[in-house]
Amino acid sequence: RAMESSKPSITTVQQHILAEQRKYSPAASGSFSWLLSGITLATKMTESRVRRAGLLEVAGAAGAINVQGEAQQILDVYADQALIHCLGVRENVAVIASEENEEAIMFDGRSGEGKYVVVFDPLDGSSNIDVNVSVGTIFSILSMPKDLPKDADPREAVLQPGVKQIAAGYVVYGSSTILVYTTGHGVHGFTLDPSVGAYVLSHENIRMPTSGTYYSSNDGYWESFPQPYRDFITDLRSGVHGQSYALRYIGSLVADFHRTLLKGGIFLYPPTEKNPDGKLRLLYEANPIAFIAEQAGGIASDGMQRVMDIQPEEIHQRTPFIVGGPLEMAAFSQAMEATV
Ligand code: AHM
Ligand code: MG
Repeated sequence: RAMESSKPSITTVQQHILAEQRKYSPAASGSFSWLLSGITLATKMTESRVRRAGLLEVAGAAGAINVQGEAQQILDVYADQALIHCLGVRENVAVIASEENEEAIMFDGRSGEGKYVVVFDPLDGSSNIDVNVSVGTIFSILSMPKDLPKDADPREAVLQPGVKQIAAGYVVYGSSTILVYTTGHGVHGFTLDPSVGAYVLSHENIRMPTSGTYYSSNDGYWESFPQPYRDFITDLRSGVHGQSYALRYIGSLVADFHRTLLKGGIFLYPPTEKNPDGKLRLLYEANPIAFIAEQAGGIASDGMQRVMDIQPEEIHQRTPFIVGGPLEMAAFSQAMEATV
């Protein structure tokens, strides 16, 4: 009996993905779970570096300027290389695109084999790394379009609207490390157990609360927010939508969204004078977060339309991004409609 009570009962992310596949696509070959295991391995490599930031020379600038014109941090580069390495050895990955690389990368010499396109932000919120604030990794998985000619520009494979995603997820390297993913059958969270070295199921079937008590946006840009956004936020603060919302803003999308997912409320990155199209990137920030939000009962908008319906034209395209629970998002779209 003593033996029985100590029976191991953890569910790892690997087991969970396999179980989901058996349930929803019994004919699947297992190649998809092999792909996801590459991503989880890369995030574990990155997490071990993040945990040693300050000890290793990982927090400084790497010297290069990335395609967004920002100084690349050493950890950004490491996280990017870890993902490229772990995905590159998986022959079912055809194309990848990353915040850190101007062009999409097509894996050569195996034309026809690759079924998946993976798009990611290897280290989101990296300006926070040297002050011990949470950072994360965001990823989005698409199918390789079947009709794409072999010599086509790999960009073509990447420029798909968010509704075409077959999976999405993120990892927050926070006070603990958590991985959240969806394959279109709900949203599940796994906490990294450092003593086992595995992501262990800790948040099954996450549902976003119908309403919350926080709003999240960079108040420093208030003067340059479009008027309807200011009016809406003023209403949130003053209790028009049921209560006085408090402000929480970390400045790492993954961390700000993770709180919004668990506690409800709303996150807004509106158009600003400096960033008239918003700051966040459609393909590897907004779309994966939108997929997760919708799967958890939330809503994601660019201020005009559903984020996942936008047809992308550029890999690094930006979009205004507003995501939250159903009550706040309904109030937001009413505020936007009132201005048209
Ligand atoms: P990054 O990918 O270069 O780290 O930039 C994206 C980050 C997001 O994590 C966060 O939501 C946003 O930038 C914060 O921007 P701001 O400092 O303008 O509020
Ligand atoms: Mg980033």
